[in-house]
Amino acid sequence: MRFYRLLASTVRRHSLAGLARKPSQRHIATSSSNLDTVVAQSLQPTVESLEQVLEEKIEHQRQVVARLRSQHAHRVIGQCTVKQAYGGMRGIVCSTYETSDVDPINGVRIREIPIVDVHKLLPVPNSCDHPSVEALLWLLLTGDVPTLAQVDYLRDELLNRRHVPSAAFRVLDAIPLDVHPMVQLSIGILALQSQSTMSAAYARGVPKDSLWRDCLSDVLTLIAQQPIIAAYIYRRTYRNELAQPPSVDNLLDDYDNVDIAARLSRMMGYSDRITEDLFRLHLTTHMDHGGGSASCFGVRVTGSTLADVFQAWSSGVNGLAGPLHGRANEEVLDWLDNLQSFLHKEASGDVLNRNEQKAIQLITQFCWGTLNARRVIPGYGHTTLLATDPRFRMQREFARKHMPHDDLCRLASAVYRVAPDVLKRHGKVRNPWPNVDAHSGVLLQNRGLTEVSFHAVMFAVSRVLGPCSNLVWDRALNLSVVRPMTVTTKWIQAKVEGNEAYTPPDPAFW
Ligand code: CMX
Repeated sequence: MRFYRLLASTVRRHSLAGLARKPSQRHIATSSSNLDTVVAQSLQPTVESLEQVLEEKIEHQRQVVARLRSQHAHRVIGQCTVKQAYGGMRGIVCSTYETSDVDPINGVRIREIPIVDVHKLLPVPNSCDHPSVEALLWLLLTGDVPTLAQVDYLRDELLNRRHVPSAAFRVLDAIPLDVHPMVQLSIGILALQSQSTMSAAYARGVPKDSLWRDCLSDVLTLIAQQPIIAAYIYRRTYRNELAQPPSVDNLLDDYDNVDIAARLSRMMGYSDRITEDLFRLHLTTHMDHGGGSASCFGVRVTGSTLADVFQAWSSGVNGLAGPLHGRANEEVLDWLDNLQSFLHKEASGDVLNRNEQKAIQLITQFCWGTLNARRVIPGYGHTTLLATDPRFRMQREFARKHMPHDDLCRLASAVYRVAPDVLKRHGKVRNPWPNVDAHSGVLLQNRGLTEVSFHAVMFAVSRVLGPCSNLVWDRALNLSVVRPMTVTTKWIQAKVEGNEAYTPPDPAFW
């Protein structure tokens, strides 16, 4: 069943350079010649498989990388200061990552297309405002905006892989319900590992540079099954529905004719269009953020040892689970909750509505209270961004359209007016602006998803897409085991303060 509608004349196979330059073409989509092109394409009887498409691209990219490695092996592309060595290696150019990078002002760029434009260029399901996960996944893997036929192809491919081994449900059932959902997810992902074709291929002796096909297969299986694991965790943890049929059957067999976002939403028990579109927005904005973020880097490092995709992604999930990363959305809601109680205590009733000036003054006071207690204001600041995260803006637009009177959305907006200024005056923070986590939980909560400890799982269902797509390319380009050199503080002292005992390492060795 074909259920995508055309939003843009650019929903064709384009070169990325052309796409990045002409995002506004979306708005001239209705000319009949463009429509004819797409209709003709969507009627194509067969689509080249994802593996075939990738094969061609990988061959080309291998030649590019081989040339760079042989002709420019010793060209310096980055360096490291003492500040960076102690400061989370921020800003050091030391590795590659194919699927995305981050512009400090315009935010994440998927295959060099800013996230805002990605949402304008990709095909969207009928009657929706946001693209499907399937379309985004095609872009991440291949670098091309997919045709409608390619999106349908990928949707079918994922549907065919959705049968979760029953042992995985048994593993989940053994976990106590008070274990954090992110830990449950990490365990659930590992419980899928028995299906890994990459591990089997390695055991058969498939050479390292040919493992990308099996890696791709594992990635597709993981992406097909993770939403089912996530929905299952949600239902057993918060809805008291245990593993016994019929709930498992429902999770597995319903909703074949919709995209991943709608399926996840319905499996979790939310079947209205706004929630489905919110899930679409959520899943297509949290999916990647350059290779250095903890969730992406974790996947890359673990995967570089030729651990399979399930093991690599479990590492990513554990990195994402930290309160300074993906779990910040949970922290934001707790913080807003405390702020709401504070406002009620200090000025009863809806002070934000009644006396805005007083509300702003109290929010300012609350922000300072947080900082003076040496806590962070969650949802604000970023390791790489220097402006308001465009994903935060996209979420605000969604809120304005679908939930203009929501109290928490209004409170989040009021905080946006106050917190950057307070953080600037505090003087420590490099970037005082909100990141994606400042708003995501507020939207989910409005749709009834009030179980805040689950929100990071929603992040994970999205974040799997980028780093695992990149992992296919790591294998295709036959990248080495990740092993940056580390040094001791004594070593740094010797290097920068001068010391006879210092022996510089010989770069030629590497
Ligand atoms: N509130 C208070 N202090 C903050 C702050 C915030 N929102 N953001 C940064 N700071 C502090 C840092 O803790 C650091 O203090 P120390 O020197 O005492 O360690 C100082 O300001 C400088 O930090 P920075 O260079 O501006 O930021 P970092 O790159 O070190 O950290 C981040 C980035 C995201 C961890 C930090 O901004 C933060 O903790 N924000 C709140 C948590 C959050 O929203 N995380 C989600 C990020 C997005 C994601 O990954 O999902």
